[in-house]
Amino acid sequence: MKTNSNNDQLFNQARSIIPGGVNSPVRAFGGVGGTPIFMDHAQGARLWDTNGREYIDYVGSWGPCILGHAPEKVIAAIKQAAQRGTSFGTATVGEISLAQRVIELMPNIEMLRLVNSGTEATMSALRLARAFTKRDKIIKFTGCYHGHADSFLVKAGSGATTLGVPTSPGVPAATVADTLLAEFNDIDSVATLIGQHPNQIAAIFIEPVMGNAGVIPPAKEFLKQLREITQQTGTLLVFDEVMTGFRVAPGGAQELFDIKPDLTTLGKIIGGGLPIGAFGGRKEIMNLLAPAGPVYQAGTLSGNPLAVAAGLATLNELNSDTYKKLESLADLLEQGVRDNLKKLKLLFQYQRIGSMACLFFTNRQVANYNDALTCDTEAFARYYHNMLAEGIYLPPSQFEAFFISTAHSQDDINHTVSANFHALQSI
Ligand code: KE4
Repeated sequence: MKTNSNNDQLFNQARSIIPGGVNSPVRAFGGVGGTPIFMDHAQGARLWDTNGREYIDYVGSWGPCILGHAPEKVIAAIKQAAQRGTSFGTATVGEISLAQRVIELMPNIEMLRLVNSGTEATMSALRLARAFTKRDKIIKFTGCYHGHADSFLVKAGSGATTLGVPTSPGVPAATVADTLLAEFNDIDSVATLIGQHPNQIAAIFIEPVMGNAGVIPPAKEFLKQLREITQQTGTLLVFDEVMTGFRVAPGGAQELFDIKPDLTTLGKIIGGGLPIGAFGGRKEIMNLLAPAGPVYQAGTLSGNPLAVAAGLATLNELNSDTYKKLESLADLLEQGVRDNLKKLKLLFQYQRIGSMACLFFTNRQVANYNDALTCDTEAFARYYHNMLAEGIYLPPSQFEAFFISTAHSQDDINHTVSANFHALQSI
């Protein structure tokens, strides 16, 4: 495997003072081997590493960069905001504007609270759901990832699965006891848990499209059945749309699948690449939050003017043409990869919703976490490095989604399809 001396030196330096050399585990190439690449700058659909090597980027900062890197209007908005101060710790007009824009795009959200990450959003939504229902237990789905708050680090996807630790040490047994596990696309597994714990389940958390075990779409009736069973049992339905929000449709998965969750958590795109998260939903639930109500939740940098400016500039660029362009690019890539698989007589599974997709190295259709775990991660790792050698930067894990942005061109896609053929040929 070709190593890059500059990278190796940087990684050794980083590892001596940063655990694992990274500030988020999935970046460390644990799932694919080799040395993580230190990137220096980005523009549009491109990344450049510290040696000046150029890549077509399909990570997009793990989802936020739906307009590509450093889009002109977003950078201008950040610059303008920065000149007026970076953080006041006060109420600001921008926070109203961002909340209004989110509610415009996701009318099922009546009120919104801004936080600083997806993890903070889901952690806070959990506390709120428990307070509103006066119940303690939650249901999550194996392989779903809702950030790293204790209650969710049970059979979690994303980096937790990549590194083989889906249930993290350090999470108290009592916490784990309150987190019940169901199987994605299996409504009976949900009904069984609800039957075993009548009137004890505060909320069901779900990624409406799984994006942290690769991309796993919901089966046709699944989300509707989930809405029905939660309504019947006074359990809140929480859509974790940190990844799907504004990604799979302007109004996220709740628009795409026409389901009204009680609470929604957001992140990534809503900050246009700056640190942000949000959660929102029905007024009667959200008004329990301090200072309107007794449920405490706070944050020094919540509603930060720069993150708000970047988020607003990003959301203001999202219109029907955006999604038409994303769909046509994503479809072009899908058709190209499917043609390659056919030519090479490979039965791998390509799964996609909108501009988030995944190539699973398994012959089995992937409808849940266990299906995803049948993937040949060694073959994926070889493929990954072959694609890297062709100048294509993918998420360094089989258990992640990759993303297309409006900055990708047809030429980029055609180059990626040809790289995909060569990379698959020699795994
Ligand atoms: P953050 O705390 O990383 O902002 O958001 C956590 C989160 C919550 N919910 C969903 C559905 C998510 O996908 C995420 C974060 N996604 C991962 C990528 N699979 C972030 C990348 C990383 O951990 O470095």
